[in-house]
Amino acid sequence: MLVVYNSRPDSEEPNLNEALPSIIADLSRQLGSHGFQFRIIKYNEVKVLQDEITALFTSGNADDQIFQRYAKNFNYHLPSGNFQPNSVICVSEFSPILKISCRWQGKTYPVLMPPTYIDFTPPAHPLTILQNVLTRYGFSVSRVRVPEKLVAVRSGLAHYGRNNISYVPEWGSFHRLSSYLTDLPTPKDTWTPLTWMKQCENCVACANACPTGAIRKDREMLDAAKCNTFHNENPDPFPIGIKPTWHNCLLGCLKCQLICPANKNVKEKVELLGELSEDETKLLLDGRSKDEMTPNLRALLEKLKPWDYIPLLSRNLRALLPS
Ligand code: B12
Ligand code: SF4
Ligand code: SF4
Repeated sequence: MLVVYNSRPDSEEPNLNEALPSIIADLSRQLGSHGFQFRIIKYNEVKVLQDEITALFTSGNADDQIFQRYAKNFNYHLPSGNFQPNSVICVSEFSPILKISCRWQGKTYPVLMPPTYIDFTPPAHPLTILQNVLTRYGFSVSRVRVPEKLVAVRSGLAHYGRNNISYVPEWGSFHRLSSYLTDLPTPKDTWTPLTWMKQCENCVACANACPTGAIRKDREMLDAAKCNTFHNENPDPFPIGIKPTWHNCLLGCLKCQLICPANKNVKEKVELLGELSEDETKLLLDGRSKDEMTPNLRALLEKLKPWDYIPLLSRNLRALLPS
């Protein structure tokens, strides 16, 4: 039987409480059948995280450059007048390492990237699934840009690694997070303390492997402005002190994830994004315009949107291939 709650006056709360387990079970089935893991956290708790993060940046404990370029874009609200949020659904999807195979100077080079640089492939987008399920019960849902790792860890979905990346069972750190506001009430309290995952207790492999010193042994938080990713996602020239040889990916960096024992079983699963011939590799290295590129190269750049800024990719590729 389908239970529909188009309006939910207080008197109907007991019915809603009874129906909640079956709504959650439906969500689990639908998200699970598309390979997603998820948790639900109270909206009020996410608002607490907003205050925590704001305090981190205003107190100077987190780098202002990170705030200006990324964290100021967090958005914990809905455009007014939509619905009254009760909870945030945090979703994780397995996302393998990405590889572009580049032919260059007679050899083939695997050019890698962490999984975050390509988007979900519809129709398996979590938002579509959430909308399909929740609107059937009279609830609303909307994408929200929160600090994803913190929400995932606080909701019990993930654990932090010492490298500051979040880990989920089975997929290690190779997963993509996204969060959704909804008026669905939270079925139970999921607030979880911040701890490293168990494997980190006697391990510092990521800190030792990090070429830039961004993973510090004297504090938990990443020294984010040192991270390779911070520099190779930025079109400005690499600052002096950031050695081009530290780069190992077309975008981002994989050193602290590839060394991690918690990723042992998943790091071999690599998705081939495309193959570039010697001429195509040269076109990208030379930073030629899209009009001058082959359809194959243009199709590859299309997959990388919005990271398809050619001068940036060209500079990063030059740091990876022999000149
Ligand atoms: C800004 C940003 C960056 C910045 C700064 C990262 C940072 N750690 O500060 C830069 C450019 C350096 C970066 C790099 C990378 N990023 Co990034 N990044 C983001 C972004 C846009 C916002 C993150 C942020 O500013 N959070 C605020 C900070 C303060 O929170 P936090 O980093 O979680 O810090 C918390 C911990 O330190 C914790 N903490 C504090 N004390 C203690 C104590 C203990 C014991 C514990 C356990 C924890 C703990 O509390 C802090 C907050 O209070 C998110 C997307 C999003 N919407 O969340 C992606 C995101 C976090 N990035 C991601 C990834 C994958 C990466 C890279 C691997 C490169 C890439 N793009 O693929 C590298 C990894 C670097 C690393 N080792 O962390 C993924 C992470 C997925 C996952 N599996 O967890 C995200 C979620 C994007 C996504 N949707 O998939 N990133
Ligand atoms: S390399 Fe070791 S310390 Fe670092 S995240 Fe993985 S298990 Fe934790
Ligand atoms: S992504 Fe690279 S530079 Fe950044 S913390 Fe990890 S190993 Fe260090």
